[in-house]
Amino acid sequence: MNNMTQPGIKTTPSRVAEIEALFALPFNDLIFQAQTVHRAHFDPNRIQLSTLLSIKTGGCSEDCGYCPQAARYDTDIDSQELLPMAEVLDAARAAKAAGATRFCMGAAWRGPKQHDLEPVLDMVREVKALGLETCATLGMLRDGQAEQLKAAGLDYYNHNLDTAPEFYGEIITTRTYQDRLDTLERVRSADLHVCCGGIVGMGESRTQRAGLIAQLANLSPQPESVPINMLVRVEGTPLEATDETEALDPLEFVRTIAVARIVLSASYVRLSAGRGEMAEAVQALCFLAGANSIFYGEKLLTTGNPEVARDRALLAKLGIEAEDSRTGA
Ligand code: SAM
Ligand code: DTB
Ligand code: SF4
Repeated sequence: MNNMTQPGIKTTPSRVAEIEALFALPFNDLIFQAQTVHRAHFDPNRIQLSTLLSIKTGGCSEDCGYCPQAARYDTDIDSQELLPMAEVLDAARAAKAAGATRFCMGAAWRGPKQHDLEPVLDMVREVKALGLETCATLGMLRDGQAEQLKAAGLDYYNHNLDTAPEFYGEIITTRTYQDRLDTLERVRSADLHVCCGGIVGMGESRTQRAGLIAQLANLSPQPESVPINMLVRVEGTPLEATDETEALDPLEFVRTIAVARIVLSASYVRLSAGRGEMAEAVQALCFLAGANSIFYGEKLLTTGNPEVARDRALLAKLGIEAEDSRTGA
C-alpha cells in the first residue's frame, strides 16, 4: 500500500528534504540548534511526567507489527477486560502521589464502541476529580465520541501516526494512514489537546523518520504533545527480530528527538517507550536535545519502564525538576 497516493495526505517533498537536512547536521550543531529552540519555548530544566495505565489489555483485532496486544500474535501478555473503576482510581492516586501530573488510560481497541466508551467516560470524570490531567488512547474515534470525552473532562487524546505514510503499510494493514488523520481531526474539532507521535527503530529509513516528523508538523495546529517511542521489541511480534529492525543507533534516536524539538518547537516532546533499555547518558542526551516529558512509573502498557526511584535519581543528578500540577509550570 502506498499512502502517498491517497488524497489528503500531503507529503511535501521539500519539507521532508528540509527536515532530513537537519538530521544530517554535525551532531554538535544539531544539538546546539535544538537546545536553542528549546530554551526559546520552555524552561530547559523542567519536565512533564505522565503515568500510563492499560485499562483494557490484549485481544486487539488490529495487526500493528510492533504491538504485543494484537490478538493474532503469540505474545506472553495477560489479556484483561476493562478494569474496574476502583483499580483505575488506585493507580491514578498512586501516580499523583509519586509526582505525575497527567494520567493516560490506554485500551487495546481498534476503536471504542459506544458501550465501551461509557465506562471510560466515568473513569475520565473521576480521574480528573483527583486533580490530574487526563489523557486517553482508545484507538479510532467515530463522530461524536471525541465530544463525549471532552464533556467528561478529557484533556488530551493520544493517537499516533507512528511512521511515515509510505512505510505505514509495511507495519499495519488493518487501517490506513488516512484513518489516523481522520481521528486526529475529530479530536481537534472537539477542542481536545492532541498527543501524537510515533515509533522509531522499526526498520524505517532516515528519510521516513523525517517523513513522520513532517506529517506531525503538518497537523494544524501542531500537537501539544509528541511522544517519540523507541521500538520495544516484544517476543512474538513480527518486529521482534528481523534484519531491518536491528536496534537503532542510540545517537540516531537522539537526533530524532533533536529534529522533533526544532520542527515542533512549541510542543512537548516525550522521550517515551524504550527507556527501560536506554543508558542514562543517552537519556541525558535526549533531554539536552529537547525532550521535556517522559512516561513515569514502572510500567508502560504491558512492558517495563524504569522504577520511579531510579527516574527520580536521574532527574536529581541532572538538576531537572518535575512540573507541578498546581501551577502547570
Ligand atoms: N489501541 C490504540 C491505538 O493503537 O491507537 C491505543 C493503544 S496503542 C498500544 C498506543 C501506541 O503505543 C501505539 O500507537 C504505538 O505508538 C505504541 N506502541 C505499541 N507497542 C509498542 C512497542 N512495542 N514499542 C513502542 N511503542 C509501542
Ligand atoms: C505512546 O506513544 N506510547 C505509549 C502511549 N503512547 C500509549 C505506549 C507505549 C507502549 C509500549 C509497549 C507496551 O508497553 O505495551
Ligand atoms: Fe491494537 Fe493499538 Fe496494539 Fe494496534 S497498537 S494492535 S490498535 S492495541
